[in-house]
Amino acid sequence: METYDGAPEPGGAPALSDAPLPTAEEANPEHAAKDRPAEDQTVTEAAADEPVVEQPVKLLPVAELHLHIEGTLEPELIFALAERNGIELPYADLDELRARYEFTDLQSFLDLYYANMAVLQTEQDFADMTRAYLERAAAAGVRHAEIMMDPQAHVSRGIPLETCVNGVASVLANSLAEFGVSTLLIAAFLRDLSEESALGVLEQLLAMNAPIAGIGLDSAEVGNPPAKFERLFARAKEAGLHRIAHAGEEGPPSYIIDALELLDVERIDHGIRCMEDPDLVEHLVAERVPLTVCPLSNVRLRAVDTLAEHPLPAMLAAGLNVSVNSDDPAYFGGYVDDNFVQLQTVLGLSEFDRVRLASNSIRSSFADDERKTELLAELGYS
Ligand code: ES4
Ligand code: ZN
Repeated sequence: METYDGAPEPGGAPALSDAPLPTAEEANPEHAAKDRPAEDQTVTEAAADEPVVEQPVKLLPVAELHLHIEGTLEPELIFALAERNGIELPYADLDELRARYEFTDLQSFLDLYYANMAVLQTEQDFADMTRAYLERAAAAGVRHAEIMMDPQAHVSRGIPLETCVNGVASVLANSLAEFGVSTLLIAAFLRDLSEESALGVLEQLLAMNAPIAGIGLDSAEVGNPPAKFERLFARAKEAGLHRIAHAGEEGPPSYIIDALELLDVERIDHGIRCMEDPDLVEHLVAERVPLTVCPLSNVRLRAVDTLAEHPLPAMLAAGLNVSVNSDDPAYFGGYVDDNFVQLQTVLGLSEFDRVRLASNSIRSSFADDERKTELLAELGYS
């Protein structure tokens, strides 16, 4: 297959975990068209009174590492599931629901996110939501996805654990054949609930042999530090599970340090506030700790004022192992491809940086080495 000129290690696969970042010569702007996973997008870039300039944006094969499946519930699907399940929504129509998508902070989003989950009642509902995400993700260039779900948010409203897990997992089991997307499932725990609650659900998941690859930690960050969940993460490690945690989204840099030291996490979700602590940045760079950054999410939840002020370019320049992810795409204005398009148009992110973000995502995933090698080869590393 066609690859970037001067691919990093001619004749051999790149090292998968500690691989150095590509040098400028290693990234060739001519991405092989035939290897693109889906149709390229066109960006429309123009101020109100200027002629429209169409710029082609190349879809790169990426791994999506930070995605809440419940955050993929699009307004149309919320209404369709409500109708199917005879649930009365507190919104008269789509416009009234969409009018609620003006968030002031993380909590203002979480309130709507949890409320809308009421429409998820049956295994079929969870399966339909998952299938809709995979279809859209495949069109965005996603070739591997590590998907979080929030079991406690369903169990707490009377939905059996088996219903939500089996509904999502039944679709993930065929995702590669059906959508060309390899997938892993991650059970995320709500940090505003007790550790006892999380431990109880984790034990149930283990007892039912749920097909989970790891655990995560999400929901309201400030006031719920990593130290609250040391036993949960120790139990997950003992059970052979991968471990990730949201940290440094709204919470301080010390939460990132604590997630690494106390919870022994392998990746940090968000992590943008690390930029306030130069010693921490140095450590994250030295250890190549993956940070799963979600630019559109950060803007919508007011973690940053505008995309133009997002720290991603500075994070790349610092040598951090960052990737681009969509978080809750139905709520934050777009999927992975939308994030890349906006990064290119608003921040002027170069093709070199976009390739680096894509290779970071693949290398930082929990996919097996064979899958990583395959996806890196699609990106031009052979
Ligand atoms: C989340 Cl953006 C974000 N942060 C923390 N927890 C979450 N759960 C779903 N989306
Ligand atoms: Zn998240």
